[in-house]
Amino acid sequence: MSNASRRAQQAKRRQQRLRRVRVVALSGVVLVGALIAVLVVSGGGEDDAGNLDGKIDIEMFDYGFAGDLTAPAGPIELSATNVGRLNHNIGIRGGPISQEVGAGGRVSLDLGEVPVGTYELYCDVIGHEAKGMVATLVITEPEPDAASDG
Ligand SMILES: [Cu+2]
Repeated sequence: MSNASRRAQQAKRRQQRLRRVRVVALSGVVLVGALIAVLVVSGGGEDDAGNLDGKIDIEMFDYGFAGDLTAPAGPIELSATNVGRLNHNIGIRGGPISQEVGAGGRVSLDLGEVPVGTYELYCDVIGHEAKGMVATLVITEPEPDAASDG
């Protein structure tokens, strides 16, 4: 074999190796990209939709409320868990209010049919609202495909 053809073969082999490295790197990037896309889509979807079944889980702490306080218009039920150390309750301004519950306890509050709008949730244990136990409940238009005539 001549030196020239040996050199040509080596060059070809080098090119093939380079191409392989590029393909591996590219598929890695595609995989990571797909993973991020899946994470973004699933996470974002939940945020946009809110509590589609009308059941809203809320945590009551000293002093505040935590949770996804959004749902489409319709029957709404709050389920509030006291993760604080003090007694708390939860009510909707101008509407019903739950019993007071101690640390670790849970109360449900059926709000009935709630139309589109923003509402105020609060704890009426003396002094708690002033310390931050007030939150905004956002009731949105129902999803078009979830609505039905009748
Ligand atoms: Cu409270």
